[in-house]
This record gives sequence, C-alpha cells and structure tokens, in this order.
Amino acid sequence: MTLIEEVNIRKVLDSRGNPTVEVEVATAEGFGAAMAPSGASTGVHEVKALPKGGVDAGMRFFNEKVGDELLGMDVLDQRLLDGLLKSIDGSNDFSKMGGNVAVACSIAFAKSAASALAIPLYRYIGGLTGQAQLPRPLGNVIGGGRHAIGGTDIQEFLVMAQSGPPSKTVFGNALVHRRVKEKLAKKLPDAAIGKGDEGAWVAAITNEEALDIVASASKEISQETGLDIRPALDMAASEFFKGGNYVYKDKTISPGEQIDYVLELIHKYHLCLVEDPLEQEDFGGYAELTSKVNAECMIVGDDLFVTNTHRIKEGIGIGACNSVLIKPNQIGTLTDTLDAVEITHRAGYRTVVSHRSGETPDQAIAHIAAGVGAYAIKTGAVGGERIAKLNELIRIEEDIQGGIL
Ligand code: 2PG
Ligand code: MG
Repeated sequence: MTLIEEVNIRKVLDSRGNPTVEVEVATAEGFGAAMAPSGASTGVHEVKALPKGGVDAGMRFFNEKVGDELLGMDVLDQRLLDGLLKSIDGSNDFSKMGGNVAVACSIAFAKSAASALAIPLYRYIGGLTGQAQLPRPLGNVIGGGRHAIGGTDIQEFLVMAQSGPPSKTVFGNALVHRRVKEKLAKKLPDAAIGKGDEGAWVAAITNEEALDIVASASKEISQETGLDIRPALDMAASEFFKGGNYVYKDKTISPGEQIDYVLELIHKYHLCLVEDPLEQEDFGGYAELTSKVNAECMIVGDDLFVTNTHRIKEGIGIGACNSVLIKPNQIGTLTDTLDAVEITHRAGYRTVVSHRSGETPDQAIAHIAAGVGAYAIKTGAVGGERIAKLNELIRIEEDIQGGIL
C-alpha cells in the first residue's frame, strides 16, 4: 500500500552550520526522507525559503497544519499532494510554511513512492518514460561573491566536461579543482588560500586572473585525461547591480557595457556556459546577449527564472537565455520543478539542475537531473555535501548501464 501512515519533521544542520529541515514520509510499503538546502544569493522572485520566525516557525506550521492532512493520502499522487501543500500554505510564495519545508515534504513523497515501488528515485521521476540521461557535472573551482568574502566579484568559476559519463567527468572536475589550487599557491606563495561555501577556492585575485587560472588548468587536465573540459561562470550579477550599473571592485559599467564584457569573456576564454550575467529583471538584455552568442555558449537564467514556469515562459517568448537553472527549493515542490523542466525542454532550451550554496548530504538532485534528462548538474567539485550527489551520479550511471556516450 502506498497510503501515508506517518510523517515526521526534524531540525538538522546544513553545510553552512545553519538549521534546516528533514521530512520523513512512511507508507506500509515504503519510506522516504528529504532535507532542504538554502541559498545565499537568492533571487527576489524565489518562494520564501522560511517563514517569519525561521526553521522553528516552519516546523510548527508543519506539525500544526500539514502533518495530519497528509495521513491517508497516496504518495503516488505527487501532483495532488503538492497542490495540497500549496493550498494549506495559502500564500503564493510559501511564506507561511516556508519553501524549504514544502520542498523537503515534496521530495520525501517521491522518495517514499520510489521506495514502495522498489525502484531508484531517478527512474520514478522519469526513467521509466525513457527520459533518463546522465547529466554533465558542472563544478565550482574558484568562488567569490556572496559565497566567499574577500574573493572575486564573480560568484563562481566552474568547469564542465563536454561529454563523458560521470564515472570519468566527476574525476576530471576534481582534478581541475586540485590543479587550480596548485596554480593559486604558485601565484600567491605567501597567502592563505581558503574555500568558500561550495568548496571552491577563495583567493584575493581579479576576475580575469581567476579565469586565466581556470582556463589553463582545464586545458592541462583535458590533455591529461582526454576529456574536453571547458571553463564556465555563474556571475550572479544581481548581487553587484547597483543604481542601474554593474559595480565591480575595479570598474563600474552600464548594462550595455556589461553585455559587451560578457561577450568578450565568452570569446577570450572559450566559455561553455555563463549563468546570471545580467540582473534578474533584464529580460530584454538577456535576449540581446543570447542572440549574439547563438548556440556556442549556454546562457543560463537562475535569478531571472527562479524555476518559475511564468518567468520561464516570458523568457522563452523573447529568446532570453538558451538554458534554465533548475532549483527545486526556489519553487517549493517537485511538481512545479518538473513542470518548469518540461516547458524548458519543449522550447529547445537546456536545463541545469542545481544545488544551493548551503547544502546537505541529500542526493535527490542527482536523481532529478538524471530522471528528467537534464543537460547538466551544478553541484560543486568536492566537499561532503557535494560529493554526496556526484557519487550518486556514478551509481546511477551503473544502474542505467551505458551512460551518455
Ligand atoms: C547559485 C547558487 C548555487 P545560492 O547562485 O546558483 O551555486 O547559489 O544557493 O547561494 O543561490
Ligand atoms: Mg546562480
């Protein structure tokens, strides 16, 4: 039987040392538990991660208003259950329950259903319909912005192998991460080099110096491994968009100049992907930039789209971006996440399923990425809460047998 017999919520730690929630859902035949991550550079249009009063208030809401309503419902009715979460919350941004409580519930339903059916979560999400495909891991190797004070203004310098199964590409990214550290140590022999929230290196260098290092490390590791590893960026540009301009440590430039600057970086460093190069309301600027790069580089909207089907449709309508970042906790339910993926793929855009900067060892996004056939998964290069997903991809690869090659 797949009717919910028991639910439970508890407070657990995330990777930044903040409290977050874990939700458990049990049926007679199955069990699922899911933990919620949280962001630091959040988009203004995301659902509210937590209600006023924080994690404790979210847990209180769950215990008083949600738990009992779920008992007796069927975990196979994902859409119905997710709709119920929304109607119990009653707001349009999960501000009563908290998107993080909602997403932990929603993913726990799916895990519980997969467990009852005795199939891996990725197959439950999409593998049975033939959508399953292994995503390319996109890993952060140098970090700055809101994730690492004292580092670059650009939030993430990433790398991605263009093809190959996770059992190879995961190691390729980790090798670049290590080579980057060696290059930083050589460049700054007396400086302390630390790690940011996502396990990427943090150093007092300029954006271009970081790109030079990541590009040369990628080239070397590509030659050594035979993988084609290319650099990428998450600029998280809304974080330094002030008073109508993009304010870097060493320059302030207009929106038009920002587009030219991004194009220059794409060409100079042969970037395979740039996320959030413009601020989160500039749909028109995104359309202009995307038309100038064609398909040579993925232009990914994160804060622009916030995994929200309305915003994704608005972007698709005018050709803003050619790819969408997918973060389940930005929208609060698995159903809305899968709807966002469907709209994106139907329009010929690519999806990149993503972690948050504050993470837990929950592995669900590896299953979501593989289950929906996402082009890539952004989930760091190293670090316990990041390798939880990367190693799961290796297991999924074994399960699929064959991979993307
Ligand atoms: C992003 C994410 C993850 P955060 O901007 O893409 O890298 O950061 O979770 O802080 O929003
Ligand atoms: Mg981002």
